Amino acid sequence: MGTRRDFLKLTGLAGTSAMVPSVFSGIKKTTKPIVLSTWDHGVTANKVSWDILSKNGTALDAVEQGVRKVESNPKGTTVGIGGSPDRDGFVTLDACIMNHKNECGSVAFLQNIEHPISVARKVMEETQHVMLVGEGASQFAQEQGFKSKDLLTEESKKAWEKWLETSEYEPVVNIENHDTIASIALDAQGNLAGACTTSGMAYKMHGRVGDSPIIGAGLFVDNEVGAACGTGLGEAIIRTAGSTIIVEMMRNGISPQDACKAAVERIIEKHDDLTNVQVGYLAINKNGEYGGYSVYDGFTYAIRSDEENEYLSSEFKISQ
Ligand code: SD4
Repeated sequence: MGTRRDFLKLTGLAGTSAMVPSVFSGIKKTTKPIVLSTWDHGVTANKVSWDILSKNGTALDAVEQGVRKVESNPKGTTVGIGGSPDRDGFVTLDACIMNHKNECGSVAFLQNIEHPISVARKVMEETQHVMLVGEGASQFAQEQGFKSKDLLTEESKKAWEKWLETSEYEPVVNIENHDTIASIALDAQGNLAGACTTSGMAYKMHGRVGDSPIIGAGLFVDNEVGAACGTGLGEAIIRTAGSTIIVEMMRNGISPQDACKAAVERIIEKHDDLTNVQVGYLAINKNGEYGGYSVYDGFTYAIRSDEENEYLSSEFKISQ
């Protein structure tokens, strides 16, 4: 079992490609505002979010703008433009967003739109629904003024063509420390929000939707308690209602760190075969305590507050 928590002070290093987390342990608590984001691109997202949070902006704006930056990076193969396509060559995107009033919006199986997170926010703010999928989601996005764009880059197309040579589907998480970007934040006013956006598992079945747009699975926020988000094998997160149970555990007084760990243990209990079942969770509570935990080693995240600007390796259950 992994008991280490690794950290790297990011001052002066944010955005470099040579970020390597190293060791830290103990209970983590910091002062609001705070933003917590998954993987190494969480550092990029946090930088944008922090510009908003440090000027008394809302957690909702902070998480949306932070993850948009990652959606726009064509080099990222797991989110937005440049995201790996499904097995038929289509880039299909999943995203959701949730605010401090239990309002939420979500899109799934969305194609040709660079910023699914902002479409999700429009679903939340401009419709009476929570979730739009596929053609309907695209149509809504266009009505809202989002431009259609081909998200398959030369590189992601080449990688897919190479994959077609064997067509063996193996869900792989931990690729170069970036996957789904999920962010949760507590703003200076004491309000929580979260955002989650992904191109999903590379070479998935056409039509497959993961946990990332499912409120309660990839993301959950309850302003009385805290917020949680997940990354990794979406099927495992959905089966165990991952983010919901973390928030409910925090409601019962469990710390974010222990709640993430218990949710990972639930996944382990419910799977006979843990091959490829990598999941990482992050959580934050209203008091500024935060934590992260994963099934296997390799899950990393970034934290930003007045006191902290760090890139951490989460604690984990199983060493690979
Ligand atoms: C999914 N949870 O579609 C996403 C993928 C992911 O790290 O998070 N990978 O299942």
